[in-house]
Amino acid sequence: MGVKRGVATAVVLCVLAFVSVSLGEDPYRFFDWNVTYGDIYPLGVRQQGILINGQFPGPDIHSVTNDNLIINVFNSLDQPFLLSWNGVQQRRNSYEDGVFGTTCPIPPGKNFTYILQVKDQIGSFYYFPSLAFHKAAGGFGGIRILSRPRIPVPFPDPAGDYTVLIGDWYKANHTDLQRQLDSGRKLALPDGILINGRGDNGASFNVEQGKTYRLRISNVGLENSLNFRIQNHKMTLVEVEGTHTLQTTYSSLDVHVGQSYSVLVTADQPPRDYYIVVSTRFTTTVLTTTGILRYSNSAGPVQGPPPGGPTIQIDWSLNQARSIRTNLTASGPRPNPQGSYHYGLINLTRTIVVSSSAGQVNGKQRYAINSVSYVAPDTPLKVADFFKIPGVFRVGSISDRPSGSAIYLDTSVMQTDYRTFVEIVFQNDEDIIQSYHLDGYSFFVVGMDGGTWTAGSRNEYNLRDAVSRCTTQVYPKSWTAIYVALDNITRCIS
Ligand SMILES: *[C@@H]1O[C@H](CO)[C@@H](O)[C@H](O)[C@H]1NC(C)=O
Ligand SMILES: *[C@@H]1O[C@H](CO)[C@@H](O)[C@H](O)[C@H]1NC(C)=O
Ligand SMILES: *[C@@H]1O[C@H](CO)[C@@H](O)[C@H](O)[C@H]1NC(C)=O
Ligand SMILES: *[C@@H]1O[C@H](CO)[C@@H](O)[C@H](O)[C@H]1NC(C)=O
Ligand SMILES: *[C@@H]1O[C@H](CO)[C@@H](O)[C@H](O)[C@H]1NC(C)=O
Ligand SMILES: CC(=O)N[C@H]1CO[C@H](CO)[C@@H](O)[C@@H]1O
Repeated sequence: MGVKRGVATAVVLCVLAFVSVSLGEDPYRFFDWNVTYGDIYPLGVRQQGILINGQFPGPDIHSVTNDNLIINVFNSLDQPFLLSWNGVQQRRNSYEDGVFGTTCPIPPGKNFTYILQVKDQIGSFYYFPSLAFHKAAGGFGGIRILSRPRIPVPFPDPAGDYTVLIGDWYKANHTDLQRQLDSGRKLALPDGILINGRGDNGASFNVEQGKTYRLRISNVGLENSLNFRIQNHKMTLVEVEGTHTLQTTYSSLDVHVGQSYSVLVTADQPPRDYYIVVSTRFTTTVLTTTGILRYSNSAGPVQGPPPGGPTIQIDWSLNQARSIRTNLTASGPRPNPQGSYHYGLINLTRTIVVSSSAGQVNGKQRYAINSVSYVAPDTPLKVADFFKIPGVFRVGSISDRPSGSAIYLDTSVMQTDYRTFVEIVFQNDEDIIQSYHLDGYSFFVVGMDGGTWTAGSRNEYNLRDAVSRCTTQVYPKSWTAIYVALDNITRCIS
């Protein structure tokens, strides 16, 4: 799923097989979506946006654990289009996953019906277009999976529940951005930050004094980590990508590309309007945008300067990340790797180390993992595997350790064994932050720190209450380690 710097690089970890869809008795929800181009003006200038049923951002998907989601997508663009469902585990059939490794793009003028089941899942996620920088033009929206009615949720029902999609934004269109990389240039600093598709003070959220609201914040942008904060209000973190967390209070929260967080905010201040602020992290020029938290009995507009936040400090972010832990006594679907609810007691089968790099290949700006910059084959990997089509990919076309060699192009596929319990170390020797997502899986983020990972780094792992999530950041000149049970088939990292 395309979040690694938003560029078309991916390593595909594959234990390939095909599953037919078999749906149980769980409820169905039907969606008909028409994907079109349309004018949008998020930063005040006209741009060609990608709309879903005329909306930018696209409509939210509301669902309950185990629901079947039947989403018929009509591609009215003039280019092939694919939607990917960030964080949906696709435990029945990863063919519906919507990245180019698994699924055929929807041709222009055609439709395709995604059949998903949010099996044993809860939480906050989002969907986005996974091809051709379409994400830079829109086509994204929120996904929420509520607990089933009889399952207790570890906090009172909020008075309101808001999707908050934040992300960096360019005035250049998606074809222009692609052209920039193809001409050998890296992307410049974005032109702004959007909140729910709006620029400065364009997005507002209504609250009633004394009540508590849930905000589901996702970073749908291309490459910038963002800090989120609300003037004079604290946020209580309650959920991260499907895990109920220890309910810790923060005055601001770092949200890295591809990540989703739920916070509770109580309208406990004098009634007026307050700034919601989103600003870039780890950039020398800090981009900031604001939205409005509006009390229903507001006595007046926002006052004073928008509150500042952390800018280039990495330690601040690392400490916050380490403070985010699972509430082990909260109810909800609990990951049960290898039939043990204790991920820290399971013996590892294998360690994979992946290292990111950037460079030019044939005059084009490209990004690589273990020196391989992924090239999508004409035939999706799953289809090639199912029909045993030779020559599409080679298993072992990427090493499971960094080699240090120059970047080269390949359709990288690494083999792992079904049902193994694997440690993956993301090593980032670059001076920009990385974000990794594992399609169709949640993993335990057991550790992260500065420098180069060694076997001794395991001494600082959290083997007790790390969060299980689907997207993790890797700080500049740092490493992040995850544990994952490979209990299903054909997944992709990006
Ligand atoms: C999608 O929208 C376009 C533009 O409004 C329209 O021409 C087309 O008929 C719509 N397609 C469907 C399937 O609704
Ligand atoms: C395309 O849409 C039509 C009309 O809704 C539907 O009958 C058909 O099954 C869809 N085709 C695919 C491949 O999803
Ligand atoms: C953890 O969840 C339990 C059960 O819902 C709740 O009572 C408790 O307050 C939570 N603890 C923290 C620290 O969030
Ligand atoms: C994208 O922008 C360029 C100018 O920067 C323009 O030539 C091109 O037509 C635009 N493409 C689309 C699809 O709007
Ligand atoms: C893990 O490995 C150790 C040493 O080889 C062994 O004693 C232990 O039983 C294993 N634990 C599990 C849960 O398999
Ligand atoms: C837990 C789960 O849903 N596992 C699925 C993974 O893939 C196999 C096919 O190889 C399915 O049969 C399982 O249902």
